Amino acid sequence: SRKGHRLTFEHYHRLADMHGFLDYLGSTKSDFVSVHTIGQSVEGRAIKLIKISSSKPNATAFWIDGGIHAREWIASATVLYIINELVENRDNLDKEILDIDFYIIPLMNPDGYEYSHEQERLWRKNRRRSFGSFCVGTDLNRNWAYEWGGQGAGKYQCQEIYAGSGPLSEPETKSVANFIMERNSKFKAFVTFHSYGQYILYPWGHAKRLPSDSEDMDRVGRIAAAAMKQNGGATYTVGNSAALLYPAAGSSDDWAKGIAKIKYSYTIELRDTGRHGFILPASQIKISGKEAFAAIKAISKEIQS
Ligand code: ING
Ligand code: ZN
Repeated sequence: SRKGHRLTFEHYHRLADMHGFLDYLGSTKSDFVSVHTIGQSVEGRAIKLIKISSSKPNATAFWIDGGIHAREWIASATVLYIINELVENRDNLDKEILDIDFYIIPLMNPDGYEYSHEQERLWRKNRRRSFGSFCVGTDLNRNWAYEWGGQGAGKYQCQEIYAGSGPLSEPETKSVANFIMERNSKFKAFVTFHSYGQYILYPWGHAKRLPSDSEDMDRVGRIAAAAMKQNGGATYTVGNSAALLYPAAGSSDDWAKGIAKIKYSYTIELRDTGRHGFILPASQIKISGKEAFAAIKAISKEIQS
């Protein structure tokens, strides 16, 4: 197409358009953007990561991902909006943001996402098949290697919250864990986008217990929620995930906090609060993106100061 890629923020796009957008940025902005395939899904699709570099040695790093759950389409669309702001609107950004290396995966579960477009709109898990079960899929947000298999994690493949055959048994989680562990000392923030409910959640998820520095995550979470309110109007509730929602062992934010030792680790549950739920109209992509980008900027400033 005329602009070199097909991505818009007018509707939800398939994997090919998302990858086309990332590759386009990687080739047109190669001075500070690079695109890496960090692994393959169960069905062999590429898991693509975009690095938006500060071009400074020893820069603070910020992890962002979306689309770990197939049906939460707004999560990937929102992350793509953030990428577009960081790359195409770079002139508008403050120094605190420019000084950070961003590592971003807009779609962690490409197989489930494509399946949710083609077969079953409310599919959640990946597309793992195993001998001995007619059911398909592991919940990629129960598969991480911190308190794996604890409260709120399913033992049986037919469950929506099936934790998998072992910690990091899935290529989608394992490739991300490997990538982060190779450079985890740089990361100061980890944000994983889900939907829905309008929450900013922090660990632990495996039990109603708090990390010793939870006040720091709570404080920065509240600053992020205030920025979201100001930039889009939605009210986000901040708190511990097990207390506000339910216990869920094996989530990625628990792993980021407990194993990768990333201090500011959050799950953000995007719009809405239930009117549309997972089927959020595409007309809300821009406002969701604007809100979420405000949160990312607010957190970036806090980790830099
Ligand atoms: N919600 C998250 C889930 O995986 C969550 C909530 C995240 C709970 C992190 C505990 C820890 O169930 C959605 N919508 O997926
Ligand atoms: Zn989710």
